[in-house]
Amino acid sequence: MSTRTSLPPDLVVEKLTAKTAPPPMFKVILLNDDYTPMEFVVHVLEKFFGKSSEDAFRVMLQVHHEGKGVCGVYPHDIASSRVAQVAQYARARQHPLQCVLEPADDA
Ligand code: TYC
Repeated sequence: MSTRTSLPPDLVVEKLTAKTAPPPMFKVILLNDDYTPMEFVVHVLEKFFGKSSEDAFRVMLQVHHEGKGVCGVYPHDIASSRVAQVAQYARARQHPLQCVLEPADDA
C-alpha cells in the first residue's frame, strides 16, 4: 500500500541529509589595538557575545597579548550582524575596536 516501503532506503537517507545539512559557520575575530580600554572590550564581549565576566576577561587578555581572539562562531547573517553592531557601538564611543569574520569550516 505505502510507496515508501518499495523505495530503495539509500534514497530516503540522502534526502534527509540534504535537508538537515548545517549552514556554513563563521568565526567573529576580535582584533587588538593600542587605544580601546580593556574594560570596554570586556563589556562588549559580555553585551554582544553573551560571555560571563570571567570568559570576557580571558578573551580580552588573549587578544591583548596575541593580537586576536575568537568571540564566537555563528551562521553568516548572525556573525556579520554582530560585527556591525560592535563597530557601531565602539565608533559611537570613539573607540577604534575592530572585529572581522573568518570562515570556521574546513575545506
Ligand atoms: N590593547 C588594549 C589596551 O592595552 C586593550 C584591548 C584588548 C584592545 C583587546 C582591543 O580587542 C582588544 N588598552
